Amino acid sequence: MDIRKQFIQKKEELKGRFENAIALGNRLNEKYHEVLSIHQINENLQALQKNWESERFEIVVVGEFSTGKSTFINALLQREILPSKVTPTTATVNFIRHLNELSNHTGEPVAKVVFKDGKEIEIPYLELPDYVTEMSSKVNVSNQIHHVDLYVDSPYLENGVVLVDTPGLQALNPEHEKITKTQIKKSNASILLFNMEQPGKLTEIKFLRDLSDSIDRIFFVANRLDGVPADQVQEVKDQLEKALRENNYQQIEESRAVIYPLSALQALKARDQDVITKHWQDINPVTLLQESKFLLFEERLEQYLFDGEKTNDFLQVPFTAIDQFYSQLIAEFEQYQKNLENSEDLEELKRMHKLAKDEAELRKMQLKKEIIRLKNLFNDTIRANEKQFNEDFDRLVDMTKTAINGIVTIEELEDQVNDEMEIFNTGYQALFDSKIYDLSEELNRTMRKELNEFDVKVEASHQASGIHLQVEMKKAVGKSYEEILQEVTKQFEEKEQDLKGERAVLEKKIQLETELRYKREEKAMVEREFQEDIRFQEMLIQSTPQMIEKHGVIKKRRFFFDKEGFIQENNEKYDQLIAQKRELAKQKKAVAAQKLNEEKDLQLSLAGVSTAYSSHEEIREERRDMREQKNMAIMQRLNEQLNNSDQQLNLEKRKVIRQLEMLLNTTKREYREFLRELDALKLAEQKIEEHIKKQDGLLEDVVKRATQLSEQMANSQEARQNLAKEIEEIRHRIEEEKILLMTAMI
Ligand SMILES: Nc1nc2c(ncn2[C@@H]2O[C@H](COP(=O)(O)OP(=O)(O)OP(=O)(O)O)[C@@H](O)[C@H]2O)c(=O)[nH]1
Ligand SMILES: [Mg+2]
Repeated sequence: MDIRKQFIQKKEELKGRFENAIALGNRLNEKYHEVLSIHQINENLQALQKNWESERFEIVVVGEFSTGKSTFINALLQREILPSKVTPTTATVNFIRHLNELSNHTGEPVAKVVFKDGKEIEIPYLELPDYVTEMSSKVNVSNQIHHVDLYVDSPYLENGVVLVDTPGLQALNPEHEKITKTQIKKSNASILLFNMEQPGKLTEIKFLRDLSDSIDRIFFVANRLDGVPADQVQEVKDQLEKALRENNYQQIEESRAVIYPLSALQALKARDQDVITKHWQDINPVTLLQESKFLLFEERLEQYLFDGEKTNDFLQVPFTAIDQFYSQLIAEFEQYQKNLENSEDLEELKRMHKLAKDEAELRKMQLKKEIIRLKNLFNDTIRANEKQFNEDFDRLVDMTKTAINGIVTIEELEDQVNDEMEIFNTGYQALFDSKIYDLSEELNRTMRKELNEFDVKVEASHQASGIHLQVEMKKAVGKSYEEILQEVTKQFEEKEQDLKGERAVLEKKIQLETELRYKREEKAMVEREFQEDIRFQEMLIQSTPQMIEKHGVIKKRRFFFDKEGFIQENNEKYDQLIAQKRELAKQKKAVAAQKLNEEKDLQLSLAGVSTAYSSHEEIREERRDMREQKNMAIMQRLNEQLNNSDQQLNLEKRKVIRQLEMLLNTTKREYREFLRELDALKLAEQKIEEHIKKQDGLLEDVVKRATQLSEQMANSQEARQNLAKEIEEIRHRIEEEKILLMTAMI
């Protein structure tokens, strides 16, 4: 705060000077208002003073959401004034001002909400979260609210300091982005807050793109130091600084590409013990504040705000203004003198000399800024062109890929890849040419606005090299249905043959079995007959006379008398019959024996015939199974072939696309390199250099004029000695004041 105290002291002192000068002006006006127009000069100085006193020191804090912007501001205020949460919180732009800016207040913080439709309402501090955060259930904060002015009683905000809290960059809606950027352009200092725990992302640097004019007033702070292990802090800091130096969006002077690592939360906790944090409950606040490294940056900021270049300019304003005021007074009096004495226009010369000197200084400053701005503008144009090229190129590539992916057969692929490449190459050449033409147009359009004589023609000095894909495809040897049928048939041939053999065997077996059956029947029949005969014989042999008679083998004779009796006599026929029967029986026995032999033979041959099948049905079933298998085999082969060709097509497509992608990467690079080496661009840069030189020339002219004037002034010294006494005295007095002013200034 020492720096700020010194500043306040200086400001008070300068205020006194203003008042003295105005008092002098008023006195002179009273005395000379009839002959001189001092009144107007006086009023001008008063207006200037008022303006000067109401100067604000605005500090804007920006960054991605949750980087700790609100916490950082709270740490500066030493109190948890703004809501802060783990989730995206701040949804509107908040100006935090000193309560004293309100003409009547009760000492309690007050917030004024300004809606986009112009409506304004005053709300109690406790309702603040409902108007500034994403979580509000009352209003759609980011859509309805333009900004919020929050008035609090904080020493940090004294002397015109205003803090501006903004929503996370990602969440910025166009209107808030506009306010934020305007504010940055107007502000004395801006702070771009990074998250030290995520040093890789750095999307926020993009935001600097159109802030060329303010880049010198932006500080880069990396928050959440507490989350980075001590031995990695330097590394992360280096990494962030390198990213700043080498960023593609905005040229940053090397001495300004500095990162301040700190922990806003530790600082806040150290300064406001009511804040609840997960850690650090027992750490001594002094130690915690030291650990947070917050003071380091805070002091740097204080120094910048209250002892920096801009502040020095600010503190210079009264000197210059009063000096000018005195000069104007003197001029008035000298004019008066001149009128009186008709003397040389010395003061006019002096004034012109001073003007010329001032102009030279101003031009020098402007020139420095302009160089950076022009270069940025120039680079932006080229980058935009490259971006556009890349986008269009990607579209072209996508179209080609889609075409290749849409191909359905390998023959078509082979045929069409080169065709597609030809279409692609033509498109690419056209794109190349048209982008180069655009670049020429765009450069001339943007740069000519700045430099009248800017006129370059960008020409492609070479043809786009085009892309040639060598597509070689191994065709899968596809087989026809007949070939497959033949192969599969062959595969099943042996089995089929086997089955045929089995069938023949089975037939033989069945035949033998039938024969055997017949044989058995014949044998049985013969045996039955034989048995019959045997029985008959036995029957005959054992038969009773009645039986014998019955069968007529015995003759019946009636004896004499009436007595009935029988005479047995041998019946020839009977004997013959017996003999015949015996013979027959013998034969039959022989036949039966033969049949038995035949049966045995048959049985023997049957035993030699062996097959796994017991019926035709079984064989048929087996054959049906085999056919099914065969059909399945054919189907499988056909399917395999189909899959193979599908797979091959996809494989080839992938190969082609991979090849294409490899080539395309080179192609994009080609355009980039082409841009870098473009003669016309060098020419354009040369134009900028020329422009700068010309400006330098103008500057020299101005300096020369100033020198000449000062010589003329010296020549007019003599005339000056004839000035009237009274005027001389007054002038003297004013001069004295001026001298005092000058000494104070040093
Ligand atoms: N560990 C740690 N946490 C911090 C630090 N600074 C802020 N936080 C925490 O990070 C979260 C987000 O902090 P905020 O201050 O709301 O961040 P913000 O940038 O304002 O967020 P938005 O308003 O949403 O864009 C809160 O939980 C804070 O407590 C810090 O230095 N260290
Ligand atoms: Mg916030």
